[in-house]
Amino acid sequence: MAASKLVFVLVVMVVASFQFQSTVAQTRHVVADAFGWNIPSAADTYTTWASGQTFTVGDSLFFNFTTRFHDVTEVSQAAYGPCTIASPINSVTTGPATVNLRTPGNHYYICSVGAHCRSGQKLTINVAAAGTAGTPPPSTSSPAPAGSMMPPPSPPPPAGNASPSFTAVVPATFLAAALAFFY
Ligand SMILES: [Cu+2]
Repeated sequence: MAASKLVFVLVVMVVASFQFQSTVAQTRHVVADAFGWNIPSAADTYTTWASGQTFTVGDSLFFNFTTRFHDVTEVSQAAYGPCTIASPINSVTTGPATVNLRTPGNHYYICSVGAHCRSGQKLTINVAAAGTAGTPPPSTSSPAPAGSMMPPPSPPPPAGNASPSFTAVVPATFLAAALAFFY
């Protein structure tokens, strides 16, 4: 019984993760929308824009700028404040540029052209790990009612250990599929 319960939980988790990946599309964030990646008139232009966004691993940033006029240089937190461009993590000089968010945590982007960064052309974002957004509620609630339906005393099957565990997988898959349907 314990084994079939484990199988059920695993099936639910697998189905849930598939469902999660298919329903949560990777978001393409157009940096500062129509304003694009330029020297802002207000120092908090990019901070304000970022505060209204939710960034997740798998998403991408779209920096709209003209090649040679600007660039997208990813720097460390230490370099971000004083706009230091000595040791960039990564730099994209061809615009417009799409930057894929592959790792969670804080990311720091500046423009290394002239004094643009010091004029406010800098963006810091916090990227959440993929799968932290919506999965916990359905996956934690579903095994509980299913477990209570299982009868506690289970007579041990006399022969063939493989067939009972197999038949337990079939309704579990059904239940998981039904759960996935009603998301
Ligand atoms: Cu610039």
